[in-house]
Amino acid sequence: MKLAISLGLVVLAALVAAPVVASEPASRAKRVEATNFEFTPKTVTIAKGDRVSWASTEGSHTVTFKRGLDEAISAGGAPASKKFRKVGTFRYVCSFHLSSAGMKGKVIVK
Ligand SMILES: [Cu+2]
Repeated sequence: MKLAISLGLVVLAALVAAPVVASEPASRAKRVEATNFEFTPKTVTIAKGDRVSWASTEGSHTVTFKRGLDEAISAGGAPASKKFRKVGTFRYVCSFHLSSAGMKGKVIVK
């Protein structure tokens, strides 16, 4: 009986602690998923100084801005990431699939 109560307390403690841990780092970084053949979400809105990361969950793609970041990402590989220091709308494309599939996205920095 004592053991059952102890286990119950451990489970309860884990349930109470979990949401606190999960909510901390998410606020300053947005994640975009690349699949065949789109970025999801297609448009992300962030605050100045925030970071966006792109990870492929299907196939190989690029995250290509007119200026700055131009990086290839593949399923299972490392994500690309960029910090936005200026306010504005920044469009990017996947250079592999822009002409064939219109694969592109947008970051709005407020
Ligand atoms: Cu692509």
